[in-house]
Amino acid sequence: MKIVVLAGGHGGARYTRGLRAELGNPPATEITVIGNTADDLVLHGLNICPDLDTLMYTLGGGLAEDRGWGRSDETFHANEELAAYGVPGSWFGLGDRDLATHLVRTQMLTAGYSLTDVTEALCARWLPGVSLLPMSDDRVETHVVVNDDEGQRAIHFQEWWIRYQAKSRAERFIYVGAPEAQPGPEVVPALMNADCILLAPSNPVVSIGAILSVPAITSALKQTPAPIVGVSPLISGRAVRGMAEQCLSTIGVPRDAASVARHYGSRQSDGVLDGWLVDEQDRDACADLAEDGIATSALPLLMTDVNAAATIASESLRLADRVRL
Ligand code: FO1
Repeated sequence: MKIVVLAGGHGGARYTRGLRAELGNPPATEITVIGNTADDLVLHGLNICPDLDTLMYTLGGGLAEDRGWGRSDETFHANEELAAYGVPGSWFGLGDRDLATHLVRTQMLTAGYSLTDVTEALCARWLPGVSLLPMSDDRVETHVVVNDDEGQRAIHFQEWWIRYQAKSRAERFIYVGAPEAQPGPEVVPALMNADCILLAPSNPVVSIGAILSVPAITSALKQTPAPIVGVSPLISGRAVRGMAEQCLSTIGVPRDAASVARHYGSRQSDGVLDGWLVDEQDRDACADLAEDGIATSALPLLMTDVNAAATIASESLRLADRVRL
């Protein structure tokens, strides 16, 4: 069995950890994770890939579980020193251990390695038990058009999310570079040869949406014979963490599980979904998705621990078998 997961940061990493637990580690089944890279930024001259690192650290056992990002047993002395020098960008919490990842990545990219090669090299240490692929080796960055007392301007997603805590109303999201971006070299083959494709419960706009903004990825999803099942990132209209609700209202999608499914669209009508997992509380609201050609399954979606995530992953696979052509 070849399973491909499209994932962003924290929620996507916990879901994938559940899938790996469900399939055994190392899984008897090949798991490929296509990670969002539109959160990436260059800061202090370093190439930083927050979602790839969250996936790698979570699956490799190095994540600071309490924070949900960055390394465990972390200190921030270098960042404190940068702040003391008045260097701009110290709002981005760069940990001392995390810094090593960015130094290795930046050195390898500067030496001419692709982000795909770099990610493979970093994973040789972390052994995530999955094949972690950047969605693209080209630069794709989510920028946010905000309009606040500093006027209207576009800022990097991370600045919006961290420095302004998503308080400045996002007028629009722009996936800078996406139209020209090529998928990573192994991405389309993985999607076309998959037995099952899963959209993790990541942010539908800045994580899954960013992955889908790479044209060849969305067209591969529309062509692949594999069933595609997504997991709602909302539980009765609320995101478990993160800023999915603000992002959805910016793009005019109502904040409920059924609307997110319709936003992704059924593969029967030029979308990317065959099946959709919703929380128990959203079962009734999603019953009529079947008329749109999206089969649904309802179960508790709160990933309280690895076992809960494994149950959700297992139900994802069961629904995929149900909708398999
Ligand atoms: N998130 C924060 O809320 N504050 C931070 O200072 C912060 C630093 C950071 C450093 C490295 C990294 O890989 C992630 C980091 N994140 C931080 C999380 C990051 O903004 C999110 O993981 C995603 O980009 C959104 O899912």
